[in-house]
Amino acid sequence: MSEKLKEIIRNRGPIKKIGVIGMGYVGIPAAALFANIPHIEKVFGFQRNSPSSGYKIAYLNQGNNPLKGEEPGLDDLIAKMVQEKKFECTDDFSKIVECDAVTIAIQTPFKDPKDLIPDFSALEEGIRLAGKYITPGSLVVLESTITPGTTVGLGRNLLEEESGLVAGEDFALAHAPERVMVGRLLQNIQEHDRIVGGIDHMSTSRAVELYSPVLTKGKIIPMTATAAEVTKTAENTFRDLQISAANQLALYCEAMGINFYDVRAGIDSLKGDGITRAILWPGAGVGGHCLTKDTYHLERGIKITNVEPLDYPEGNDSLFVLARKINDFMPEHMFNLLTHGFERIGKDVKGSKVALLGWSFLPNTDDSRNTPAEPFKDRCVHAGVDIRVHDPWVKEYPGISILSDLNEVLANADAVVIFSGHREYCDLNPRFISSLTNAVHPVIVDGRNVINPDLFISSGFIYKGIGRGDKNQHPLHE
Ligand code: SAJ
Repeated sequence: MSEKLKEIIRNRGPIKKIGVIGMGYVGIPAAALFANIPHIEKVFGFQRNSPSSGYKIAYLNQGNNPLKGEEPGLDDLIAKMVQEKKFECTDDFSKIVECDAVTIAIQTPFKDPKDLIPDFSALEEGIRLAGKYITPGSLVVLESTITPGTTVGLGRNLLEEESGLVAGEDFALAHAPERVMVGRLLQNIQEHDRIVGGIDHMSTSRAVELYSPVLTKGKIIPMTATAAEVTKTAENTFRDLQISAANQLALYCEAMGINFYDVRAGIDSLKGDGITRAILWPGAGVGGHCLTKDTYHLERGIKITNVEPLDYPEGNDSLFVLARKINDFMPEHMFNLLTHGFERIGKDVKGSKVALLGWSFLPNTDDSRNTPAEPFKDRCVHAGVDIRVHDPWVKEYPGISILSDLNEVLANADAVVIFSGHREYCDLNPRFISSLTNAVHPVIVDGRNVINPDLFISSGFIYKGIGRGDKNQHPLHE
């Protein structure tokens, strides 16, 4: 532990003023909760006065919450913290000079989903701005999801370059990844365990001092900064892996003519004394901005952070990358199920009319980031399909019109393909759909296990469902 840093921090005293850089869905609730800590005197929310987000500065300072969607408790907390003058939003980054601790919560999107290279430019700018104004004894914490090795590498280098100070000697540096989900931001920050990883023990303990007062049910889990970066990226990588295992088993069950859901129930029944089988659910694909990206952060991390050569079976994809490929194959599999459905009646997919139900990547939400419906739509267009998209939650999406009128989307369709498990699709009426499609044997492909196969098969539909090997070769009903 650096005695110098320990002495500087001891002389500086407890954390009283905090800066949060990045007024987004991670920074805003974090700033409000920091401000609500009794012994914290002031929290500054730092926001660039950019054309797209500059409006948040005045909006927040009027006590308003710029985040869309329901966030229980957040509106009142922001209003209260502004009213009590404990929180202030500003684009004047020089106020960081007053702060004992600065957290940076700036997103790291991918420039182009195809190239899987994260865009760190906004984060780098935020780190440089922090570096410009930190003082001896400051604590800097990176909260963004970052490639393992970034805190001790890029983060440390930029902060030292801008401040002229030395990390671990003059200021403390840590990574404390966010684990929030929209709709439960405050609850997640207070109740999830908080991973806190410093570049050294002093940095870790200063970061523990920062986050402990915010936690209600959650506990602090201290570790090194790089371990914290791997924890965050790996926890999503593992979820993606679990989903891919369910998807691969579903593909096996289809090929073997059995019902995946019977097998799943059987596997899941094995419980008790230390036995675990976290079998998840197969589906039309994996979307969102977490699981589709974090594996590649982890994979990049092993390339920039390894302290010795990785020992791994030669010539094989990493299990995690293979999991990504299986999950990204599912929209293609949905297209294959559609094509096989048409083959049952000797119909060519080219020139067919397809109703795609569900554009968002999760049920009953309008969130369509990296939706698996998009590669399916692209595959259909490439094959000459006339595709129309319905989603009762998603209003718009670049480059495609999304209709809210189900009848219009179903009219004269040769096939119906379900991509989101919206509640609106859980009680679709076969006869009603049949009357709209005007097809003798419409095809229906269920990507989220939301319809009853027998209901549709007995109404003359050609049914195809993910994991439903027991139904996918059913006899045709006139
Ligand atoms: N999916 C499946 N099968 C499953 C579960 C999900 O195909 O069994 C698909 C969903 O349809 C969706 C995608 O995977 O397209 C992602 O679903 P998700 O439930 O993982 O939702 P995300 O992407 O919002 O993940 C977030 C993550 N939270 C954070 O990063 C803070 C993740 O760590 C959480 O586990 C997840 O929420 C959650 O459990 O809600």
